[in-house]
Amino acid sequence: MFYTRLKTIRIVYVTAGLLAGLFLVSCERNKSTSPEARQRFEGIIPKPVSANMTGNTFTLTEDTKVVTSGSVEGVDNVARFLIDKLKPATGFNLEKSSDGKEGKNSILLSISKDAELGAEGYELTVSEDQIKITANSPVGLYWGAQTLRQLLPAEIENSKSAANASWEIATGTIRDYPRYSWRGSMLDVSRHFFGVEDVKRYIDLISLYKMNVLHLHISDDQGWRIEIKSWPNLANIGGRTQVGGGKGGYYTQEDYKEIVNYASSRHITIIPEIDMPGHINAALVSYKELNPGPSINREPASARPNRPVAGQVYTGTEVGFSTLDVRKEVTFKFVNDVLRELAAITPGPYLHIGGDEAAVTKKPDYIAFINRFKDIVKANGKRMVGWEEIAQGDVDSTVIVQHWHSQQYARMAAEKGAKLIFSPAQKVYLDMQYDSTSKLGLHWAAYIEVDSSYMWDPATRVDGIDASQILGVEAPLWSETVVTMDDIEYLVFPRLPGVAEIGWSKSDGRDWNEYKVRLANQAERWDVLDIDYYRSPKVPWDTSVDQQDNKKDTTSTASK
Ligand code: TNX
Repeated sequence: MFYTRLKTIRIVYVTAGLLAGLFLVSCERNKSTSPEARQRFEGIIPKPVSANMTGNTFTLTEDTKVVTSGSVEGVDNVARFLIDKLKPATGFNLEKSSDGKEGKNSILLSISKDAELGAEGYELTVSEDQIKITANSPVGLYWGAQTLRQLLPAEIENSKSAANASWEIATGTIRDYPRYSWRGSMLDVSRHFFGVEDVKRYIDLISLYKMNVLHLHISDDQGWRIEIKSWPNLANIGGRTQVGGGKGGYYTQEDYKEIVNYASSRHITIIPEIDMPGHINAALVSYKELNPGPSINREPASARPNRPVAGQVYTGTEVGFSTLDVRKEVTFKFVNDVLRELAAITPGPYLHIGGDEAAVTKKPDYIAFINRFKDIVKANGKRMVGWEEIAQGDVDSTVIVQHWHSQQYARMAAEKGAKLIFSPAQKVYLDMQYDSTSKLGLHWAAYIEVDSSYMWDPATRVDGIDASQILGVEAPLWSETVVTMDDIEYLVFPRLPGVAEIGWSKSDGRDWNEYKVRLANQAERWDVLDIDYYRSPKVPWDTSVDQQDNKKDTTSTASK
């Protein structure tokens, strides 16, 4: 009797223990989404097409496997990218498997057929024990991987040492694809030179926000920045200085290839720009024979003593004083050689020929130039891109016109059937000051605060342009006042993520008041990435979950 009771008690205890254990296990598996993980899921930039949470948590551990399926080239690279990105902060050396088995605790990358997702879209599904990214192409998987980074705590961006964090991701499904195929930024490496490592960092920063184009402005009055083997003085002499008289520099063709390869591993196309027929002084300094002949009316230096003289080294910031000469055959030998060498080391389909502010080129000469550039670019198997002034030439549907200032030129380009990219100076010139107190930048177009650079739409910016002709957006950073990587970061952040969102996300429902909270939430990521951003008073920076819980004052106006 006594024995039976004891046995019963023991059974009760054991059962209770088992049940409690089971309960704990299931709690662990069904851990509800933390406020922080929820905030990250809702805070992705650019905003996804749809994002629905299911309330639980996936936790990345050292046993999580990255699994690929299918044999499409490039999928493995995305797996590698993800493993490499997650390693420093987590300290985990995640195992990679290509057997396509959807095991527990895995991140599965697989190619699917899903017409709605298009060339670059992806679907990301997070459940308690698995993450699955599917896309039609490796580039879609790559954007899915970038979204995954934003779903993890900001400490994931620590590339130097393991961080103390619980790697939790909210469960749910994100379906996402871009509005425009051209989402870019331009870096002016001519006015001030930036080396390969800086360009790589820039590539990583724009890639985080799913930009896929980097336009490099590699020649201008102040400096020529690319080795051209058939015209060696261009780099050797033309690359010797920069604005303010510093030492300048240039990329060897090997350096350039390294940039192109790095960009391509981040699914970014490099578009090199040789600015012609104006903005060409560095070439005129390098080769005397390129200077215009007597048929070009040049005002005597004495007429405007402070005006730069074409053909002499120039380290100031004035524009529109130099030109090539359309009547000299050597001009076209030069253009042919430069574009041929550049095309050979540029895998992307575009060459940018500049074409802006050719103030001392006569109009008929200018048009003749553009038409010949177009043929030369075509003969090298590329498509011509140029600033909006090229609309005056015979531009057709193969040509891409970059709108920066004049609505008239944008419409002219559209009427001729050209494609357009939008870089309105008053909105997305990243070299414009935020306000009159900004420590860097110019303001000839406008002062551009973060809200203003976000509040515009390419489809309605210029009347009379059919949506089908708009390829996308590009935010240029001219570097007259920009000397260091910190300077770059100060002007680019926090404006660039907004331009990326304009290029990626649909326009209906896009709203500054909603966006500014997501933007503020990115700041802790920028801190970990050591980005020297501008703390705009327009952005409610203190929106972290902790801060909200403590009901702290949310006005922060400090400027870095
Ligand atoms: C205009 S916009 C330029 C550049 C200057 C920039 C400074 C355009 C196509 N040309 O040469 O660097 O303004 O904001």
